[in-house]
Amino acid sequence: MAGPAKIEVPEGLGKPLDERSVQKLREDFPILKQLVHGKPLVYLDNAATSQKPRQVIDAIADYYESYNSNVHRGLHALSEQATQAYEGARGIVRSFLNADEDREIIFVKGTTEGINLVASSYGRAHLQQGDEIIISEMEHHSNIVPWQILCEEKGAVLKVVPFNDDGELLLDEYERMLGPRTKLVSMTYISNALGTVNPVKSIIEIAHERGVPVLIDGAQAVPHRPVDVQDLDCDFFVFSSHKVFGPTGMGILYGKAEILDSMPPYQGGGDMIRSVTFEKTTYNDLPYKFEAGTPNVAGAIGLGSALEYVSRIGMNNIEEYEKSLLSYATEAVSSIEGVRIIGTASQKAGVLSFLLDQVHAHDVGTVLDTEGVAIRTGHHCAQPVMKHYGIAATARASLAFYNTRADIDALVKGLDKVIEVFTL
Ligand code: 7TS
Repeated sequence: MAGPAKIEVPEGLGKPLDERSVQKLREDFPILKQLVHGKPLVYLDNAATSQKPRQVIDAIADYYESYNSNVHRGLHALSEQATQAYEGARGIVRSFLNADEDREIIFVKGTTEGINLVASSYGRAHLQQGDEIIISEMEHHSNIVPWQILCEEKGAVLKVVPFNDDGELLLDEYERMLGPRTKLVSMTYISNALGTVNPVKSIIEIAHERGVPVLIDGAQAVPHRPVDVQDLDCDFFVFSSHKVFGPTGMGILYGKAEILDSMPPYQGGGDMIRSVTFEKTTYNDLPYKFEAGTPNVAGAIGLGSALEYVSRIGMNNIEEYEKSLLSYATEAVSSIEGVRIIGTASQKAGVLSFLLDQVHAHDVGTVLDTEGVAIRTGHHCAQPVMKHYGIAATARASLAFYNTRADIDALVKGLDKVIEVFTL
């Protein structure tokens, strides 16, 4: 079933963002209005998960209040309405990513499940002993471990592209690593620990020159910049709904139809079959072949609503606004004595990881919390990144379009408090 062809952007929206328009948008986010430890919440943990606008919360509530039903099964009115909304959401995702066809959009639980699906299905079908998969040193654990499991099973080899101390991939090394045994490249678009924006278009082009398909982990890209999978020409692209203002438990695996068609099912069950007998089961077409069991209908509807929401603002506008906010934050935090920024690539987005001299990252996070400032501290599920710098953890402030310079000022004030507490 085809979804809406295009996301409609009402007139007046889609203008460049500034502090004033962002203040107005913040009103859409009920959670941002609260006090934490008696202080206004300053939410700077968006790389972990983002907050949800009223529109997304309402779309989910409306599904449960008015047309909750299973999809692709019933002929009754509610089931048809639910099916339409679910498939409509698939159309919205297709339009958002500029994929060619709805059947290239597979609903999964999140980035992690999307990568596991490819490792399990594509990997099982195409890898043999001695084959190679290339990832990078800056991957999230979810783009490392599924490949390690696969390599162990198949006797294949995982190769890792290193990065320099600024957090930029060494592309020469990457080119050298690509060889006749390379079966897949899987790389992050934006590092969740460093904020580096990788040159994924070149990475894909270089792999394709050698006939190697590429998976892009877009978990940290989709909330911050426009993504066009046809322009990138990636073979797979994965992201999580909860990082782009949608609900948890939902994510997307995009794959080129031809390649998805050639892959065996990932899980068996209802909805993914055409017919079942004990002698022979035939599988359903894309995308249903990869969506076994009752899907997360509310999740899909919520994600669709979130993508419409950010499309109305304009992903270009979000990218531009956040670029200026990140430079403001970088300048402000760098000017604090004893701060060391981890991740100084020339192309960065969304993330400011840092260390404070003599203070453990966890203590930084704990004191900031008492000031109402929420950041993440730790290894960010990217332990190899920590190992590169010989550290155990960083403090990480991560941005969304609803953050303002006042949020950064509150972070800086909080860091002054940390220094006061720990240098007494
Ligand atoms: N890939 C990247 C680049 C990520 O940042 C994350 C989550 C994942 C994959 C996994 O996404 P999930 O939705 O399937 O869990 N990153 C983070 C983070 O930086 N802090 O908490 C989760």
